[in-house]
Amino acid sequence: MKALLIIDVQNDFLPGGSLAVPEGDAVIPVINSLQDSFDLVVATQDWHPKDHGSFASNHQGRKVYEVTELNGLEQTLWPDHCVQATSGAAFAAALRQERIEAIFRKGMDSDIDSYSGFFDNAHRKSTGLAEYLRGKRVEEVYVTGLAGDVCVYYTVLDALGEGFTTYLVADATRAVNVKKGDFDKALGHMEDEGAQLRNSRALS
Ligand code: VGL
Ligand code: ZN
Repeated sequence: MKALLIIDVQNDFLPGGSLAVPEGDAVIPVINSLQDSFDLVVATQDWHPKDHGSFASNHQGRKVYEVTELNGLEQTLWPDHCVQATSGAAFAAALRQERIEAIFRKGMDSDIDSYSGFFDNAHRKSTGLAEYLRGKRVEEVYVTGLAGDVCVYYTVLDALGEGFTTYLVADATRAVNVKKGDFDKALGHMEDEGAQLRNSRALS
């Protein structure tokens, strides 16, 4: 079984959103047209409480995009984003949602961030995604969505770690590149770890 994973295609990550990914909206038509080529479509949603420790606004004297420590882990401080039940946290209106069979939410614990769709950043708690996919007899996952150098990147690494044959759909992601070159570095690392790059044209 092949699953399409749609990572965090939410309003706050689109142009005009609070943590906008450049050209983030360009992934939507690509992901929409891919969905019918898959046995299973699953989505993740970044879903933070207002007091989340990844928000610069919750750290006195700290600025957005600074790196600090959060409970012993390195933490980039982000603008407030994807606050639970706000419009910024909603899926992009243009994203086809009728084929999404399950939604895995992450980042609900204020004390730890959760980039990957599979685990929190300390790898302490599973979201249940790996178990769900195995229960559906999925062996191959195709990862799409936002952001290519943050949540997509960590999802790809964890998918490999969980033993899935893992593809990154290159034209179905865009990166934030807080630092210039972040996505190129992430790409190199994903490939080194065994991820395979595919273009959507080769898939549908
Ligand atoms: C993400 C930064 C903070 C993402 C989520 O979905 O890539 N990036 N939270
Ligand atoms: Zn987040």
